[in-house]
Amino acid sequence: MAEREPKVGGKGTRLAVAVVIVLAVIAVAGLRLSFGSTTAPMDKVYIHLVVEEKTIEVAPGVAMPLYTYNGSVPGPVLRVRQGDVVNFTLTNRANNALGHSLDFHAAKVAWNVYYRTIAPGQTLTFEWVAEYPGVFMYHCGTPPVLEHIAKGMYGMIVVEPRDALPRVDKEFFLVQGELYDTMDEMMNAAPRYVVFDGYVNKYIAEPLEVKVDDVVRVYFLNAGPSLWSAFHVIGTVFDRVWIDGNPRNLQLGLQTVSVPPSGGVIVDFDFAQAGQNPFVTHAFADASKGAVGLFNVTGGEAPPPPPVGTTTTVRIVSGAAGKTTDAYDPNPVVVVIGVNNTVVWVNDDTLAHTATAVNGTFDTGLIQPGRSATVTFSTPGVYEYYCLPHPNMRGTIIVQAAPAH
Ligand SMILES: [Cu+2]
Repeated sequence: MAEREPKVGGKGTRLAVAVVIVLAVIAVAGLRLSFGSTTAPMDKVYIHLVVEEKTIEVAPGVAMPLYTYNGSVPGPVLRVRQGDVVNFTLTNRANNALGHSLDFHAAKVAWNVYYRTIAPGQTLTFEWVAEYPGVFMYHCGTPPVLEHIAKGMYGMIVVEPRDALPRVDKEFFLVQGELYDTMDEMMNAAPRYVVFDGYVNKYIAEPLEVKVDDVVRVYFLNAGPSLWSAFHVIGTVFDRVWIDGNPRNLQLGLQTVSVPPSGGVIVDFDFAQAGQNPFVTHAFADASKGAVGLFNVTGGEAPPPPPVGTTTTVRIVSGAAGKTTDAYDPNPVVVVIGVNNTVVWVNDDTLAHTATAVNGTFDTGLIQPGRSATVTFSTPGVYEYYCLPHPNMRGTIIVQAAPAH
């Protein structure tokens, strides 16, 4: 039985660093997957995760007390091969307050033995065989499970199939989850935020970079704990979809894929034109709470000329001073097609507000109740803005790249 080093080690890391490391691991692993499986079965893979209870920033200026694996939400993306023996160790740090556990959806084992809760300061090691290929959830199963998942104790484990999937140009790994302030919100499945990879609108600030005609593969997991995801990429169609990531579950030509809480999927697609294409859960009440990201598509021929000279209206809603990403309507993202188009902010509230760019590129000044202000956008890009007197109010204008004339 050959033994290999773990793909992801057990050191606690800060969120940003963890993401970079995980993506780096993925980049290397992705190449191997693309060229097919050459592995003898029954390799042993060592994985060590450390539970850390900590406060993490989940939106600009908003931090929440969460429970983590290895210090990040979600926990690291784990990657093994079908047939591997997974030697897994869980450590619950001594300075944590609560007991925790870990449940691998990819395993067939006795729940009460393998997934038992360990107290702070304890370590648990067990082995299981990754018999089923796919995109699986791992999570804390300690009661109340609802709370431990809502607080961030989840991640994705990919079991690569023995017979590799078709080769692709780019791979991404996305985990949808919900964030709550209270147990009441959890019980009502009414989250404050719905996010990809633990942060509100994370991939608007950091778009995923692809090229025209790249075959793009997304490994997607919906960690829940309670809402369905309607995963959708705007401006393309999923050419191939493998439900739960199992090569035998192939579906073709889907617009949106339904992913239940704890479900996984692999989707392949491409983009025909350069531009910017959001990805969302098409359950738009959830998307408006932070589950929007962007693909930035470059190369290829320029798209057809967009309409010019249009005006887009954004309303500052009643009671906006107490709101966040829902203070502006539509929210939180408005896409403007082409440059030299105008956005008009109309103030429907009883207080004066502004729309002020985070990067300083525009500022409407105070818009009095019942009045409006206009900004014309001459440069493509993503413009995050807020209200100067009420910086909790936040919105985003996306100006799509203009074609060459
Ligand atoms: Cu837990």
